[in-house]
Amino acid sequence: MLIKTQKTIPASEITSESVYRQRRRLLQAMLGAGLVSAWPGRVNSNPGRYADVETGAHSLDIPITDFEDVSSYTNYYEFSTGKSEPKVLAQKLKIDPWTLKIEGEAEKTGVFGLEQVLQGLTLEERIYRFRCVEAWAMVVPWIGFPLSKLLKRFKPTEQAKYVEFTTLYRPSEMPGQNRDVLPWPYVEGLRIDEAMHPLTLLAVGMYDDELPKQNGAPLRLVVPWKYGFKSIKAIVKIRFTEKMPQTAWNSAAPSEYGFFANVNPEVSHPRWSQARERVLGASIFTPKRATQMFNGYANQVASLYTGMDLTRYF
Ligand SMILES: Nc1nc2c(c(=O)[nH]1)N[C@H]1C(S)=C(S)[C@@H](COP(=O)(O)O)O[C@H]1N2
Ligand SMILES: [Mo]
Repeated sequence: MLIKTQKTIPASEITSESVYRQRRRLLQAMLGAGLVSAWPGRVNSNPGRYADVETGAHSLDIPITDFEDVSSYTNYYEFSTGKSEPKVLAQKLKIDPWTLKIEGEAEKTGVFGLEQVLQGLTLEERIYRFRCVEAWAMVVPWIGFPLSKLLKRFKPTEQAKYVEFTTLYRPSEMPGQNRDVLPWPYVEGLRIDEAMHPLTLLAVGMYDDELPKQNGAPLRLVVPWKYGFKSIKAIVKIRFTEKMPQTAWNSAAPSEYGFFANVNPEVSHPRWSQARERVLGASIFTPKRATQMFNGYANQVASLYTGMDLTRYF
């Protein structure tokens, strides 16, 4: 029997990617020719700050998600538990000046200004799948650099077995922090080998431009093979530790959110299955897709977990 695996992609999805690509090519040509002063495109208002960053190949099986969807449907509990509110509420967050504190098991520690942190790091565009634990999937062209490049500068010691990340705590600008929905500040963590993996990115932008505040400006983590909650936003502190960090979601609901949080269709969340996912922005008639092991990055990351029982270490 012939199994039809090639699903028809709705025109809306094809358009979002091709519009982005066309715009980018045109913009690059115009920038090269010195023709651009203001870009009237629908995606972002200007030639983005990062419009000239090199793009990697895009060979994923979901088209690039529309910028509008990625920046309008967000999870950011410091502002709201709703998905559309952070887009509005995050705008009053002050992100300049911004400092990053480095602590713990490393030779160099201290407080650094964001410009200082970014100095000498080459930005790249990385088009990654993103998968929320609530079963929506998207593909985002992030602008950032491998986290490892930054971490190595601080010379982590032999005791550095994990890396802990902390979000800004500023209830005057982050109204959600006045409510007990999570233990504040938001904390996440990675094992050091996960943190050093070349796929793990620190993002400063997306879609050729700076990160929208609701997507975690000015600095956020992107770990493409893990559920979205690992990708912590508005990072102000990185700490190298010997012990596994106590993360915000794990403290709030340990049976639901484990430390590893690898995308895994075979391990259900206690209240829902993770076997299928909805593509953000797709038509409501588009069937959900099968979730891929490690969000499709198994070839690159499965070896990090050799011998581990992934139902126990979820
Ligand atoms: N500080 C902070 N980081 C966070 C969150 C949050 O509430 N606060 N939500 C997480 C969750 S659950 C997801 S799915 C992603 C969402 O990223 P996006 O809004 O850019 O899609 O951010 C993650 N990072
Ligand atoms: Mo999430």
